[in-house]
Amino acid sequence: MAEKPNVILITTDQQRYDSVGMSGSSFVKTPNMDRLGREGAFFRRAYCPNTVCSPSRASIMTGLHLSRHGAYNIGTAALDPSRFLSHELRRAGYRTYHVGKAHWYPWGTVNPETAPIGEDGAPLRDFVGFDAAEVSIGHAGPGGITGHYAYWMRSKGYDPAAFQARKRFDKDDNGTSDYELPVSLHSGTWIAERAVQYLENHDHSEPFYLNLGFPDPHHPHMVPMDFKDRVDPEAIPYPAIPEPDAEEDPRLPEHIPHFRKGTINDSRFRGRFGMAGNQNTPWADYFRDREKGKGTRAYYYTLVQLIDKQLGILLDALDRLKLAEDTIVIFTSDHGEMLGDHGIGQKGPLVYEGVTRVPLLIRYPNSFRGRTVEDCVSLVDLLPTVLDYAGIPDTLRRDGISLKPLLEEERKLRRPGVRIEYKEEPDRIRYKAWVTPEWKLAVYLGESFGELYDLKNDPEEKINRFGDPNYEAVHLRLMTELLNDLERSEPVSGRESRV
Ligand SMILES: [Ca+2]
Repeated sequence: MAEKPNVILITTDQQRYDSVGMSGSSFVKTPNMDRLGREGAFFRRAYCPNTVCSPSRASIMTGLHLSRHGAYNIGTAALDPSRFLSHELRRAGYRTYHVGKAHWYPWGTVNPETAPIGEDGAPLRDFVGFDAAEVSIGHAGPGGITGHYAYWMRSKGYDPAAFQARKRFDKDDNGTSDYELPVSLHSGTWIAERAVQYLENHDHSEPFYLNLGFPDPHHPHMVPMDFKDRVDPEAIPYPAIPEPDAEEDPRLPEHIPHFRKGTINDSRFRGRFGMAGNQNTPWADYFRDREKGKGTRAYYYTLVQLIDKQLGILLDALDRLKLAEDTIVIFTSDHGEMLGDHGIGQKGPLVYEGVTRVPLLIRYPNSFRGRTVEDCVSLVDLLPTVLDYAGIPDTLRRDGISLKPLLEEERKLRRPGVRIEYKEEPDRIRYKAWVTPEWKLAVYLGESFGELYDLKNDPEEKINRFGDPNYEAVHLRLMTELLNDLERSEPVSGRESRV
């Protein structure tokens, strides 16, 4: 047994909390995700630190919120990648390897992630704290098969451009399609296969950290035609979509109707760039078309069932190689997906449960078994948890806290909630949100509107209590807790004062 646990951190892209069967969703079958939760810990209330890719992914890797790591939106990078989990573990003697999507850097620029792949398809060396990395950029479709994924496909004798999408619907910004690509050549199959090969070839005299980035179930919702294990569209509960002629609720934040109508980029919130995940799509119209809405939702959840099978390949290999006991396996996603909730699709500067609440499963048989965690936790907690289990002292004050005392001894967390931050552009829409088991508060900086939801009595977040005089006391308490959380991890000088 290695002195330090091995670590496998799996991040999917845009996967909602309710896409895991264990969450209570009977319409989706995820036996392998459920198995991780059953044999380890299943977190009912895990939240992403940000609702788009790069900021959340930088938070996972640094244990810091965007206000400290600096990668505030897609197209930006963390100010100091040397404090990534990969660097910390490698400095402590781990062998480190990455396969799949990373998105810690802007895709359109020269950086470690966009480095050209050699003709021999060799992994990138010394990649952001990883000894080696096999990287892909993009999502499903011929344009999304890039980097080492494209090399792998060619090495099997197939041309990545040969597989087309057959669209199910016209004018579909979710790209709901039947995909000619077979499961055997799917991005997740590549990741699972390369991960297993890494485990088989690893010299186990040193612990390893294997980081896996599945690009699905992010849109386009393209399901391989030979994948038969489909989710029944009729079995999925359908969200209430606001009627087109309904009077607008004056309590709604100003940007929400724009997301429903697809007018956000014509509004005062538009900055230099189009807003992530919203290409002027009138999402409420989209999801009022129930055939299309049901179809795209079923394809989305079907992609999760496909990921589950690929996860099963990895879990079986851990058993076969007798690595399961000594390996911490973490399964999560960078953020969720609205998928029609509140008449909105995809993601953006939103705080609703659909986009902020994510699956989180942690298994480490040497430490704990069969936990269901009700406390609110954040993905910034992953790095401190891993460093704690590995016995690595951390010299940086992270925003996250170790979950080890909670997992091992069921001790309550010394933090009453979790923070979520959003910054579209430095001078455009941005918020700081605070979520507790009972409440969710979102403060939009520089704006008069905000959001306050009573999650216990209004779990669907239908009534915004922000500005309601009856909720002033709870507003003040939540605001104070948020300030406490902001202060707790402020960097301080190593010197004692006035000595
Ligand atoms: Ca993402």
